[in-house]
Amino acid sequence: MNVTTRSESDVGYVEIDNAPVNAIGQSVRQGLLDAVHWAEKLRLTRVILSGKGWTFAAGADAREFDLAPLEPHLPDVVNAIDESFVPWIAAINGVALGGGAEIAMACRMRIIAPAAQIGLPEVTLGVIPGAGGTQRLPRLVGLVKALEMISFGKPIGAQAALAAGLVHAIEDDPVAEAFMVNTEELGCIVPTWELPAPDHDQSVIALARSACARKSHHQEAPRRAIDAIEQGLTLPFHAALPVERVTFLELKTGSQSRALRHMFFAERAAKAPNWLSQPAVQLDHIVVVGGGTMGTGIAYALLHAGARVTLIETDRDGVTRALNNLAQIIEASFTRGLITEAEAQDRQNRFAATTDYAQASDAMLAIEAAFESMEVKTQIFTRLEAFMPTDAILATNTSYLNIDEMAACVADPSRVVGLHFFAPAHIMKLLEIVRGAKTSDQALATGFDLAKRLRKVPVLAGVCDGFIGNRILARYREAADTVFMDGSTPWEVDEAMVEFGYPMGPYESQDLSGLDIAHANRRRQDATRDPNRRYIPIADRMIELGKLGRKTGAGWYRYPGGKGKVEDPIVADLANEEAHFAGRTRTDYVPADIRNRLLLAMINEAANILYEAIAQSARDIDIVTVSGYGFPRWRGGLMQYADSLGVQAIVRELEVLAKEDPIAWQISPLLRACAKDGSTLADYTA
Ligand code: T1G
Repeated sequence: MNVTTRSESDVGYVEIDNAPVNAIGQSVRQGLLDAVHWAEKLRLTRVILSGKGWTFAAGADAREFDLAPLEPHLPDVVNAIDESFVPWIAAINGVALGGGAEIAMACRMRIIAPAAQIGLPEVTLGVIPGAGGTQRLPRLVGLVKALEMISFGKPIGAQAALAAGLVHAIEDDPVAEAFMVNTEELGCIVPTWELPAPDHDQSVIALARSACARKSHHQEAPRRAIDAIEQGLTLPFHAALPVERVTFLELKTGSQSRALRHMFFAERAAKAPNWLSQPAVQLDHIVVVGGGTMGTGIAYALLHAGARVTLIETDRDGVTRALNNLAQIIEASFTRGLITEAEAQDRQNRFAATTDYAQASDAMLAIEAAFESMEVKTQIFTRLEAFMPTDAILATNTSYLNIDEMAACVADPSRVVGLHFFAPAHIMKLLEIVRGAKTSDQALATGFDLAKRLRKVPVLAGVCDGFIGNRILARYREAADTVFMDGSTPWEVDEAMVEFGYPMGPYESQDLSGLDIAHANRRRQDATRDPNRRYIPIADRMIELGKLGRKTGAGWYRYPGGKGKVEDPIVADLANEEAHFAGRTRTDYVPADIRNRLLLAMINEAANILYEAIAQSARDIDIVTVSGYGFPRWRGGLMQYADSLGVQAIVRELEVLAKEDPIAWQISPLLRACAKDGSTLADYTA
């Protein structure tokens, strides 16, 4: 049993012991229910509940969601605690999330440790609290706070919990303090279930619904959580619980919860491959070359993880720019309350910027984040090689360039690995670890170890143009430009993809990053492009017109006064002109056609990436598309979405498109294989 009990005179101590995070599986639920009966049998005067290790309880065991619910069900356990004549005190020693928070709320009193957090993040897994959380939280913190905490799913810290009335005290040793609580004081606390529900304030509910619609427009769980809270305001407590439970059970078998749990576990499975034969290099001093946005973002991420960082620039101006860029990031983190003043100073103290490569002499890792030019990057590697230890790892942050070509410029190419960060590098979780033909297991292990230290999600990628994410993006944009050329406008394309769940469409997104990046890649590919593959020239026309995106005040959209985007008829007319020159008749695509074409283009490209072993699994492609490119998380990533459509159906649709353009729509062999044997993309391993 993953629950231990002991008593000292008339006080009971119950501890949840289910490593690694005290997830509340069947044995924990049974242990807690047995503990209620044990305490009542001994007629104890209080039970002090805590969690072993660094968590109180991380919530229901999400691995049980796809199984038939096993008794005792969590609501029954939570109610037994709340209704017992023996009062329980939750000594919240660590995170109390989901069912863990629901158990704590059923206790008469809650004492929390200063660093602990408490919350109901169920909507992030596509469900709602299913063990009384939608009914107990409003009774403890009021309607406004409860609606916010449950519909956004964001845990709160000890101070906020005390201020909200969710906990009674903050103590360094919650268990010891729970023992000291005055028995009479404890006896006067009304059981949570007997507290009155807040008034049914329609205006508060309406505000919560509009906030929810703005933030999670496509997701069902946040909206349904508000429904459950609202219904509980006008029902007796025990009549409201079944309403909540029915909704929870319905949502947990739904596609959005399956998708969100798929992403949750996919991100946690993103670890170093078990076949690596060498350990990571121990890192203390790390060098970053290039003090632009990416370089300083990477430098800050390294500082935030405790490393000492030397940033190398080409000249004094570059050094000054790097120092200013980093100071801005540190200032922003401090202003937002993410770090204290002392932590800000500590980061500054561990940072140096210089033009002197000799400063790299004791570093075991250098990450170049310089201009996307093979010549520039190989020069940097050559200079690093001259000053760094011979077994130091040389990493490149290149988005597209061939790292095998880069590795050839050093004596030992096994030291070279790609570490592709995503802007802003100190915020975005995704890290593509690119394995060159000669990259050593030690270099790879060092990359994965660094990802863990930076709390990033690492994905192993092979060498090809754009690795995983940018290769899919390039195909996505080509399909978008084709739809634009053949009938739609950029805004119709963007609207169609936003309706699918993207935060913004491909055109607005490219205006943010700049049209010149894709233009440079198209020019780089001129020499090797298939001359028979249809080429869409509209984006080149945009460069000729100086429309590079937000940074020039206009791209696919205009941004008068640097403010919001405005549709630009000149851009729409470019398609008419180019279609005329190409002798093409344009088609009026409906949004579903647009979505279908762009998604099928990405799915087909991703299937080739998997088939060519550039990505190790469909799950890794899901991580890349969600964490790096805005694919809706509640759809589970591109491959999870493809499997939800069914590979046979995808192949049938691609066969229709292939009649239109057999080169652009050449069907991936992997899709044909899966369609033939009835397997899924998730089943496939490289
Ligand atoms: N169920 C099962 N496994 C879990 C789990 C969970 N709830 N939470 C974590 N794990 C595993 C995780 O897969 C990993 O496994 C290991 O624990 C360490 O996790 C009825 C229905 C607690 C803040 O949403 O937020 O309660 O890879 O790498 O970064 O109303 O885990 O080692 O094999 O994330 O230190 C609500 C989810 C559930 C909390 C720790 N609870 N977990 O973060 O470690 S629904 C949640 C987290 C619910 C009730 C409803 C985090 C963490 P492995 P980790 P971490």
